[in-house]
Amino acid sequence: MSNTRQVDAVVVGAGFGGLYMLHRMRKQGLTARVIEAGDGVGGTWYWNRYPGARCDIQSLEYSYQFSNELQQQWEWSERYATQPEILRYINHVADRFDLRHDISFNARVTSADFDESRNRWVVNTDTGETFDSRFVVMATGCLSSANLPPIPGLALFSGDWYHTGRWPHEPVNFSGKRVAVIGTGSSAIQSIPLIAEQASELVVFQRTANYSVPAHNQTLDPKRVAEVKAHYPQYRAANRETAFHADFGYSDRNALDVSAAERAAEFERRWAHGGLPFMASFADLMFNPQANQTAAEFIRGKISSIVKDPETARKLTPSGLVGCKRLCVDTNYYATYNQPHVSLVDINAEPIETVTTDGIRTSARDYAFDAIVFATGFDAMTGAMTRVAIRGRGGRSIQEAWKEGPKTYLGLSVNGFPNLFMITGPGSPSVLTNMLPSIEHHVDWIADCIQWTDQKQVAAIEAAEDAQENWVAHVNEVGETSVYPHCNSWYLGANVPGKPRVFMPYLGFPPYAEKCRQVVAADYEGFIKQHVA
Ligand code: N01
Repeated sequence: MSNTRQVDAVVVGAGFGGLYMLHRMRKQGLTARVIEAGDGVGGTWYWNRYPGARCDIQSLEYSYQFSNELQQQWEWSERYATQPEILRYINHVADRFDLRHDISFNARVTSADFDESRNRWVVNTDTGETFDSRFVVMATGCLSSANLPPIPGLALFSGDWYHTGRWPHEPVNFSGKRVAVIGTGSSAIQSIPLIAEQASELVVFQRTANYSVPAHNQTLDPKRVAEVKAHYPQYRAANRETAFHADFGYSDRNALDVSAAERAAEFERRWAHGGLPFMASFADLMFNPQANQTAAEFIRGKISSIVKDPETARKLTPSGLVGCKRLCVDTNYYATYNQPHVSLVDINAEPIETVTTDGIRTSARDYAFDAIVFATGFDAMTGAMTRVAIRGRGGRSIQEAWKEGPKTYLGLSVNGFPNLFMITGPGSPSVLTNMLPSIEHHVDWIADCIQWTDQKQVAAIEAAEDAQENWVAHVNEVGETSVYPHCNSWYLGANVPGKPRVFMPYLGFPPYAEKCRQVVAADYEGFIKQHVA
């Protein structure tokens, strides 16, 4: 093992999670190495450079809070930050806290094997580096493993093709081009209006119509910024007490307890305000399908009032519950279909058969394209973990451990994989919350846990099997109280053929944070601790 570097921890990924994990570890005097596949920091915001990429959580909240100086000094320009602005911010953080020299860029972890005799991980990368490490932290993100559908013929296509989650670094110019977009999720809904501004012809291939609400993005009002900054810690603390860990202006009224006129007025007010707070119009929207239908009906009405061609409006109108698949937030999405060079193909009625040299063939006809954009999402929550050869006790792989779906304790640890932690793993609130503060919560929990193992002479710590089983059952029970399990979303793995159908995130940040606190207070209850011999 002469070329092997000894470290306290290997952290996989240099996005928001990995960077803060490195910072915390350094402050604790630990040696850590971050392995990052890209040539820069940023994670999601490094890879997703497609036109219109923007966060739909307010910039004042979608930012770190671990450093008060940082949150006071950084100036966001818009209510919802663009991808380039977020990438500037994360680069600023990397420089400000001098993080880069502990990061291996352009390197991918290929395997991680737990050596039971020494309670250490042996981690290999595709650049030939090997690390011998006490801990591994997977900061690989929930939406990072691109889902490229196996549509035949792609290799034959003579034009250019892109995946929104793997967008080139150099600008892509669609001017005068005939462009296809496959998919109508958040990435498609953000990019379609901008691609339409350039393309000579744009055809969108839709499998499932999606609900979207307008962003009403705007430059940040300095008065609002000053107000938040005057009480930033209190603002963050108040958001921590909310289900989605975000400032959505939650109502405590139920939709079905008010008159139809009151409901309509509230939906109208939220529509005019813009963004995800629409779903907080009433307390029961995510829990009572009948209440949910009132919001769904409101958006359906908006679609038919915006889209002029009745047949296109019909195709764009979803029939299911709203928010069950993640709600999209847009700027001019539905109105884009009023432009004569933009059209919509329902692939249920007209399935895609193959990509051809010149474009796409459906069951009905051949379409000619110069470029195809796959806005087909991700192998969410588990893909980034299962694409690495992680082998725990007895050489058991993570793929084997998760063959019926992801099993974790608190979304932080997996039985059989000691000293390996996940940041915002399946079974934690993660994607149902504002990711940034949820990432910070996990990093702090993991860093404190490592410190505790040092103080208590614990050589290895891992989820106990019964605690894990109980947690998985609890995550599902809580999920079942909501409308989430009742549609085919990536929350359930339903977007990837063959993936087990399991509701992966935990619904409700405050009870989750309380559970994490109780586990610590009870000396990491539910974890197996192996003491130093
Ligand atoms: O991916 P998606 P995304 N043939 O999975 C379709 C976050 N995000 O990249 O619905 C044809 O939502 C698929 O159809 P269906 C956010 O959490 C945030 O857009 O599965 N179509 C769907 O329409 C978001 O939810 C922001 O039937 C196929 C689309 O492709 C998450 O990332 C911005 C297909 C994929 O939609 C993922 O968003 C962007 C196939 N074989 C993303 N396979 C903001 O902050 C899939 N599709 C604003």
